[in-house]
Amino acid sequence: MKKRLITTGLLLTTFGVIAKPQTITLEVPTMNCPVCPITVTKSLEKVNGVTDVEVKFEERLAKVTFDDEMTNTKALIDATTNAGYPSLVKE
Ligand SMILES: [Cu+2]
Repeated sequence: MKKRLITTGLLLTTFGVIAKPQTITLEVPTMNCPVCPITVTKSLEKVNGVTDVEVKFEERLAKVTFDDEMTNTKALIDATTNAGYPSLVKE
């Protein structure tokens, strides 16, 4: 996780900028039909600080980009869980 943070920082070369965009991938194993990704995407987009959501239905994955000053992994997991789709961070 720390390694990924450093890589992101280097790519953006945004030293001194407060916002630190982070990307995580969540596993959402209970997505079982083509409508599920829509619900999951909406639940994540509603979280303050989320800037991008990319759900892959076939792989049951949700890639989320967010500002880690505004939200965190737990809030993202809570968002999908509250929408009916428990998720966990993909290692
Ligand atoms: Cu469905």
